[in-house]
Amino acid sequence: MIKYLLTSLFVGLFALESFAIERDTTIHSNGNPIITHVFTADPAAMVYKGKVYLYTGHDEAPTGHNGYVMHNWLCFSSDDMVNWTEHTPPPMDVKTFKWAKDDAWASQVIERDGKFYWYVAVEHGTIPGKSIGVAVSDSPTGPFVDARGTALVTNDMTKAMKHPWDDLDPTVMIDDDGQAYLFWGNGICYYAKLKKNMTELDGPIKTISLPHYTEAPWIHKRNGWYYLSYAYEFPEKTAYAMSRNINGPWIYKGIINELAGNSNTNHQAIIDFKGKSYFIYHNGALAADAGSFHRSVCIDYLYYNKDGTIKRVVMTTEGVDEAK
Ligand code: FUB
Repeated sequence: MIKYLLTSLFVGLFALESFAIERDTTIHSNGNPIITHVFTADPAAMVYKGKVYLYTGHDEAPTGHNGYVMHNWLCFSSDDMVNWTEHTPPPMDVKTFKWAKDDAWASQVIERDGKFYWYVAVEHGTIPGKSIGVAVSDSPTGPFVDARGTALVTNDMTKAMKHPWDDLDPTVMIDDDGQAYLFWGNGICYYAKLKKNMTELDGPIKTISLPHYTEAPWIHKRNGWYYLSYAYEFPEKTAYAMSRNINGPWIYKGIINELAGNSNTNHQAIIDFKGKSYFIYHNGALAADAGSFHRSVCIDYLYYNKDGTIKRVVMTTEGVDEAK
């Protein structure tokens, strides 16, 4: 009997332990928002070896709380944009950056030479204001470690805006010639070259003037055009500009997404996957109240015109079909 009880206890403890370290939960999304068991915000997506990796912020404000409470970032992957694997535990926490205080805000991951670089906005611990850090991993799902031990961009490095939260929302791109660029900013869009190591700026920080620019830049390239989409006004719509050169001039092309329901932010990512283009954003659809601080990621199709301009996004309840 004692032997039986001890065996049961051991099996029970083993099951509990397995549950605690359980990885890779599968989610079948049922339209928009695509993830419903947890609040997800500020999406960034990367296509790597036939899969989409979706990195999001994580809204954890108590119900009714009017303000962001965000301490870690989440990661999901999919072969078809509908069936998602949640990589748990969350692959990165704001504590990864010892110099940071809190606020795991918007981020983006990019691959270079088999390493994955995760650029994030966080509140700096000693230099007042938002700052940008970069973590690195050998795998898109982590574990990630601080790549520098210090911030890549701090508020005292940028002077174009007086408010201390102008250094947020990083977006990265590696151009066809191998040169990498970092864009970011609230109130103004900053950009700078990155060294090949992806962890140091390579030259001066420049600014781009865009109509009604608020934040959330996303840089992508397609058929020889550079696209710079961004949050427009506040509450936010999404607008974009196009250029033949990453250094501009940028030609403003208009709004691509309207206000996202029940959220004053919109925060887009744009990717191509298996022959289709996708607009990934967040809204406040799952929130009982304070939707701007309880956001959820949604995915709809993005369509280009023949001349490369972008058609306005239709936000839907149904979302997208399985990509084949
Ligand atoms: O998630 C915090 C902030 O909200 C982000 O930095 C902005 O882009 C907005 O989505």
